[in-house]
Amino acid sequence: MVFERLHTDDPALRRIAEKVGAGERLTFADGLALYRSNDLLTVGYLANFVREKLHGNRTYFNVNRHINPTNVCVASCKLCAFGRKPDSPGAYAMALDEVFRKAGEGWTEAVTEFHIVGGLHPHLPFQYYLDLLRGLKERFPTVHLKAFTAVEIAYYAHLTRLSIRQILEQLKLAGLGSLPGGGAEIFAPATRRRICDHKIGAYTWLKVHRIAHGLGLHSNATMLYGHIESDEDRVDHLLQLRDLQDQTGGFQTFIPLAFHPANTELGKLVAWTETSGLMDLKNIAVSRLLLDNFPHIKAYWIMMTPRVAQVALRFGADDLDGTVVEEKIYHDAGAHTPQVMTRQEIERLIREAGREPIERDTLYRPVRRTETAVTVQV
Ligand code: V47
Repeated sequence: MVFERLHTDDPALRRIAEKVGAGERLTFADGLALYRSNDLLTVGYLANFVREKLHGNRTYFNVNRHINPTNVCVASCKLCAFGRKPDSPGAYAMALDEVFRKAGEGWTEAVTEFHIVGGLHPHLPFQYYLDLLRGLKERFPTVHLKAFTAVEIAYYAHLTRLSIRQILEQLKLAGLGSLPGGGAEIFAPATRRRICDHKIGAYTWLKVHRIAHGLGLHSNATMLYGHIESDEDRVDHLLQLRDLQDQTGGFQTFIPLAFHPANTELGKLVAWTETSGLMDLKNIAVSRLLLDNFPHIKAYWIMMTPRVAQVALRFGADDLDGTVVEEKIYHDAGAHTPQVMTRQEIERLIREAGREPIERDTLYRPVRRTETAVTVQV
């Protein structure tokens, strides 16, 4: 037995440790036991075992830039501080030239990814998004375009009356490289209705990713925790993702996202506090253990803080996300983290955790930098 000398006062973890050591799949009940265990160090130790089996010390990050073309959104999700009604103060929609200028602005390091997400704007035509991708590809041909959550894709289908497949095919032709994992929130219908009742449900979110994978596009997945969800909701969410991944194999990375209450309707309902470091680390560890078919677990430093994200590299995470440059969604919701980190700072955090930093592109191919060139190893 791999964990013969495991010291824990939680009998449920002994049983789970045997399974983890034998590479056996964990069940719904195991997931609940992990969430309900007070022995965070053992949960983290088991997750770290899996992480090191998959990646050794390798720890990934990328040099990316976030672009949010519009914050106008018809959805009014209670969890969100970013979206605005079209006539509200602070509402914006960038002209395409503005998007292209922003993409190249204020950063001397060559980015390898643009991460592009925005609100559900009722008046921007679908052509705007096609022109946006085409225009970025023309100007930055080597940069990967990771763009539009499943919620945005489904909204374009609704506006145009095209199918989700047709929307994805057209976006792919225009330069779409992969889908980010946003909009998943929590799949359990009763909880989902209370935090984002105008958003697509789990069925459609999963359908968009299933179709994207069928078209050869990779994607990520997220889960929003630290609000009104139960342990059962979180385990259910993770196992639905695991089921789809069994079928398609198209997910690359899972990113647990901690709810930030400031300036949100949901935050006003209860005197909310931000999630604790313990909850953040537990979500990283439990997701690493349950999502046995996901290659990567990301500790998104913007959301977790660089301090907790660094510790997460010993609790199951193998990725820190990237340089980001200009983050809006979490900063509108009260995040105190910086909006940008340099490559050197990220590498230092990783090295200090005893891990080996690997700059990757969006598809996890290693990136080589010299004084004059950036190349991706294929
Ligand atoms: O979809 C919105 C969440 C997501 C809040 O795929 C909130 O690599 C917490 O998906 N508190 C967008 N969370 C961010 C996202 C993401 C981030 C980094 C990397 C990747 C990737 C994806 O943020 C939204 C929603 O789930 N969100 N408001 C809030 N107040």
